[in-house]
Amino acid sequence: MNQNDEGRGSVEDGGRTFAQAPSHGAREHVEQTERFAARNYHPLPVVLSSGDGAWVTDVDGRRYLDCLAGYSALNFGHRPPRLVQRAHEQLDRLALTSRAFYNDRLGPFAEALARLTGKDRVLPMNSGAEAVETAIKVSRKWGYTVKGVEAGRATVITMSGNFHGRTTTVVSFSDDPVATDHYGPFTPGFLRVPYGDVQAVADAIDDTVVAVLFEPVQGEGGVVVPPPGFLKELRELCTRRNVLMVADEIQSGLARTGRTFACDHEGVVPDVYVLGKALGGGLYPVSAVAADDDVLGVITPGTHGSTFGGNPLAAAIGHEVVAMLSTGEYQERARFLGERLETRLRKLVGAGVLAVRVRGLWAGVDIDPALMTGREACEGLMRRGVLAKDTHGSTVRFAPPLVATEDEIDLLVDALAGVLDEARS
Ligand code: IF1
Repeated sequence: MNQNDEGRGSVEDGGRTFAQAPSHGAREHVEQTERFAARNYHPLPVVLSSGDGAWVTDVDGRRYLDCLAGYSALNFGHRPPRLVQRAHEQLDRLALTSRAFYNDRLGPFAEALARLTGKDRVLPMNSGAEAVETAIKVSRKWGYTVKGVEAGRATVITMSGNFHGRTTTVVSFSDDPVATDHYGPFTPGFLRVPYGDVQAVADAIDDTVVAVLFEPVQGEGGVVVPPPGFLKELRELCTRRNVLMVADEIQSGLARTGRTFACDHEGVVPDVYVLGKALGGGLYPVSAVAADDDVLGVITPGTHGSTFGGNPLAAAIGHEVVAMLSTGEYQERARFLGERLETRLRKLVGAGVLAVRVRGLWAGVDIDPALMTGREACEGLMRRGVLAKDTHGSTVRFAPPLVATEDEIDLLVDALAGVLDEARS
């Protein structure tokens, strides 16, 4: 239940306490953040101060079910005990060495992640965008040195509605003006085709194409699942045309969709996995590119790197995350809870919901824009003790930690139903 302190600035309704407005202390945090931090976000008016499992608590003592989970970086919940313990152990030993020297954590992590992905080796980085940039550089270098593409001519095919990060090169192939306006000039060498359209990819491939970069499920796009067979057909096309299939599984991977990787749903193994978010267990930025030697072998000493990439703390946490994923329990939990979520969300279609898309424990819900915006829906959910994030107009994404319970999934849907009922009354 949503525990409130003295009930300040809240109302009771149906036994639940709704936060109406932040306290003075919360408002001070908001004002200080707005005064001194760049305004690159428009956060909900809630100031979080602690987290545990699927729940977070704000500075006023109110609790919220976290249904964003750090955009799937918190697949294992807030402060997962096993990972916090591993992080503390490593923090008390060695956190950073640079790759100028070996450390005793990178090898075990690299081997474990290579085995999880079924690839020969991994290149560790920190943020997701860095891993995407790395995958682009590796694909280009493979194109020139292995495939034989003319120097400086490499192109990468990307998809409409893509989101792969915020660096200048990565936004160069975005079709979202909010992500690209006033950031040019952009990096050349990218084509964009309609998401899910294998024929459009086939038509775009020429001798300069080195890779197809795609999300197996588009998160920012609003949990957009490609047409059945898309992944398998894309795999066959890339093999036939000697083009690298580069799967950005930063958000869709690591059990979120009910499988270790979203590509697993069609039994497809890409040439390159791009990983991040939950690889750091919700504690630390950990990302990586995984591929076989014929691809990652193009990277030779000094030709790519990162100050923090592969540091002992990141490697220790990442290794524990891989161990947690190796049993399949989180993948099964995402499937089980996702089925419950989907069944209940679909009952809201026609009652303020236009469409629902679900893959594992990851849902995109299109709210009727005539009823409210996605932001307004999220503000209503917040008042009911549920945190979620809108995207593109009136879509709300739900991605609770995979450690959520059935009751918490029910609480999520009941809160959304309450918001819709209130708006329709
Ligand atoms: C923001 C979106 C989600 C990603 C995929 C690479 C990255 C991301 C598939 C880059 C990151 C984050 C970034 C964050 C919000 C969030 C997001 F809304 F921006 F699009 F999840 F959908 N590939 N996604 O989803 O990873 O460099 O951030 O570690 O920028 O506001 P990163």
